[in-house]
Amino acid sequence: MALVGGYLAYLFRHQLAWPNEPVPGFGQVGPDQYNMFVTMHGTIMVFWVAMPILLSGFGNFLLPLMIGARDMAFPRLNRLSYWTFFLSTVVLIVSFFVPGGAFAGGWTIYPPLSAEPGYTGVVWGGNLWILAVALEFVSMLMGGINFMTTTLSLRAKGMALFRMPIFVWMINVASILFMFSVGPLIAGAFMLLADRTLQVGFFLPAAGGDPLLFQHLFWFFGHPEVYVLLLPALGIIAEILPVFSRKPLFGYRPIIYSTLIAGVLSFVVWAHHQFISGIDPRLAMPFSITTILISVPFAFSLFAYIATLWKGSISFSTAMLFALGMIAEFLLGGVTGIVNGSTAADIYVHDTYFVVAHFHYTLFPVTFLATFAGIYYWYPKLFGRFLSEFWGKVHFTLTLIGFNLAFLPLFSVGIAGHHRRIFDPSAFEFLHRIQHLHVLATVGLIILLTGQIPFILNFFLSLRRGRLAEANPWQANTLEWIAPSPPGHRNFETDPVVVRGPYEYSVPGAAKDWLSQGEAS
Ligand code: HEM
Ligand SMILES: [Cu+2]
Repeated sequence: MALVGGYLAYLFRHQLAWPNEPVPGFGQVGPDQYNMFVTMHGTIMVFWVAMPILLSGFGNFLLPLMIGARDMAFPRLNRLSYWTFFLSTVVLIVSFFVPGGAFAGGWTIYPPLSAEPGYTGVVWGGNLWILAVALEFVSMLMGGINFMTTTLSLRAKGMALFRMPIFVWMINVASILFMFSVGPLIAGAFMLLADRTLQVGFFLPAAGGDPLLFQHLFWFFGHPEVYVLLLPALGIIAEILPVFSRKPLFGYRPIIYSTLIAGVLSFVVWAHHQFISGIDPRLAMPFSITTILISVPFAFSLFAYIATLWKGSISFSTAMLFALGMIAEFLLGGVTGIVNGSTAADIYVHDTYFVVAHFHYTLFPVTFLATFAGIYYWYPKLFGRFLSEFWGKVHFTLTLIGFNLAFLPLFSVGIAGHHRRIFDPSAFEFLHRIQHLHVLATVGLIILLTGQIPFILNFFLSLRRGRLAEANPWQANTLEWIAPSPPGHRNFETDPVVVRGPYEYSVPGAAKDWLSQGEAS
């Protein structure tokens, strides 16, 4: 699905750089198609790439291993969750091929555009979008229940809650956030479906409904959702930094507490997406304040990560490079978020390319840089072989150059007043002088996409040809490294017993610079 999302980005980025010229390998992109591609790109990247990889993929593999469990608490529920997800993917793909095509009203499916099929000409595409997302949510909810039950009931002997690796904490907090936030959106989606099919008019002004209500329902879910994606990524980084700087994670407990605080705050910031929706300024202000407040715990965590590096003996493996890249790029995303969170500034940049640049500087590091860091780090555990470090570094370099070239110019494009979701920028006289930035961004995307070829080849070729990896090749402490590489059917050969915290590196007086968290019983 990541390739589909990336391919869609290629189609519309080509149109943005060279308006109305045929896209090599595809042909002419029309305005309706443009809207469809942007909508489905956003939908796919958030719901079908970021969530399933970060939560389900890494979570299902690592969580039981890290807490010393033999499997998830409900393996059958897991299988049901997997097949429900598969079905949701089929429904989404099918929606491209029904008459009228896939949904084209933006990934936030705002009414009134989405509530009245006549406005977009997309009838079935919209209904299938709602069905697909509903199925995907059901699948993720089943996964979340499984993560939480497994963590609470299957921890190895000695694995106290405050001895769990940060990644395990993050997956659990993310699951809780998802569970608490998803209800209003599911309600909103059903109301929307009722509007579309039965003309009920919850969100249609002509029928006495209120489109703004949907924005509240959507963003009450939407903001916690960005943390559902962010937290597992931060968890991955927290596992990698100490190993490649041979130092304990700085501020283990404070990171957990600040994550919990941020989790609670994430439920009271949603209206920062609605500053220009006619919201009363007396209401906008408190949301501005909570938004700026929520940056404090995250800033703390990032500082703690950087402090972990301080005076460490750092080795720049590919996993470490991606982890450092993630922190650096995400910082830029976070800092520009403060601009969007301040009402006064947001009124100007809202719905411009500045926002597009901002959220890609958060979501790209979270979705891809953290994922790549995790893949380079845990590949030896998964497959018993190493990925090539040389090609890994080529991959890292091209990814970082491509990504920054694709999105840094968009900040300027946005500040110049360029709105997002515009099919043909050349139609606007005042945008002509920044057209070259669109070209630059598209060249960036092409470098970014090309840069994935070494990764894909490396991934598949190393399955057979990679250097063989022993059980604990990075000399890391957490329990997954006690299990054989790859772990057998029941994970561990004998049940591990946990004797210390997860990050005891370079303990003064110890014989070696790492002390495994567990000992075989
Ligand atoms: C592969 C590199 C990517 C490129 C080049 C790219 C490019 C873009 C561009 C140019 C837009 C705005 C189009 C417009 O407003 O007309 C956009 C929208 C969007 N992108 Fe990306 N993107 C990429 C990756 C991602 C990732 C990783 C995510 C999330 C995990 C993501 C989520 C979104 C969302 C949610 C939208 C808004 C869609 C909408 O307006 O309805 N993108 N992307
Ligand atoms: Cu938000």
